[in-house]
Amino acid sequence: MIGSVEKYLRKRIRVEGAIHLTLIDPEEVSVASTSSLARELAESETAAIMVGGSTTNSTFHLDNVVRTIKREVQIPIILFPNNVTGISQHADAIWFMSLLNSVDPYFLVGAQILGAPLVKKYNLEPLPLGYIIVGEGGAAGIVGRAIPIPYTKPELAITHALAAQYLGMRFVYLEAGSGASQPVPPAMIRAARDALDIILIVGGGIRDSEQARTVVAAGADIVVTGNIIEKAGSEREFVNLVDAIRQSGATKSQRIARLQNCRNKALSTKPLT
Ligand code: 1GP
Repeated sequence: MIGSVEKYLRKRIRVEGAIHLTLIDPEEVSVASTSSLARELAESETAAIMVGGSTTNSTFHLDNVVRTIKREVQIPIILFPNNVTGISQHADAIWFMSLLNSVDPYFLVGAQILGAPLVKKYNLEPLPLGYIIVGEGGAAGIVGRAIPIPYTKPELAITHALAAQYLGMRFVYLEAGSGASQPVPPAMIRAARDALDIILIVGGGIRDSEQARTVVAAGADIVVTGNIIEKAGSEREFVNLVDAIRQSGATKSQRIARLQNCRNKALSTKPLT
């Protein structure tokens, strides 16, 4: 069943063309600093806040970070767990994710089996997600024991992404790894977009508005950034980046609307046979 957070994300994607999500790694922030950061994010156009990281190990600290953010923002807080220790009862939803190119069954389905009862108990909304590590893969690739898909092999990203869709997942995430030197290349995003009907998330190494624009133009529905907000002095770039996603998203929406119009006209003038 589709819950309220997913409905909200879908609506914003439908209206805006593409949306931005901010990732906060609890290991990188103190509870005190989270408060002002969350207040700033509430003022921005970011659509939701993801909380998690490859090395999250203190559920106590995670709980405090999520609670602090919750006090400051109205937008949803979505957990991005690396393990069962990444589950907090104070969030709204959780990426219920399987790392599709892991060689370790634990990251494919083991952690999910252990975590599912907590998701139920805490009444978190599960968002079913196929997580695919590409390129350098970063810490997520190492921790998750993934065989990253090289940027030169978009066809392999498609096979993984299609498997996610056919397994009933409603989101696919192409992850270059936090701090990747190059974001997921447009050719790989375009190939996935063309093959998929489900929501496409792209993240890792996106650090300026130009890169964000390219990612949206290639077909991402959701763009995730993490590092940029944690870096001192990057405030202007963050605001520009979120604006760039809104502008590119609007262009995308207009293109879709034009195409729908043309198709509707063409169908309505089709001669009766
Ligand atoms: C990592 O895709 C996210 O999981 C965000 O990456 O920190 O490089 O923005 P960055």
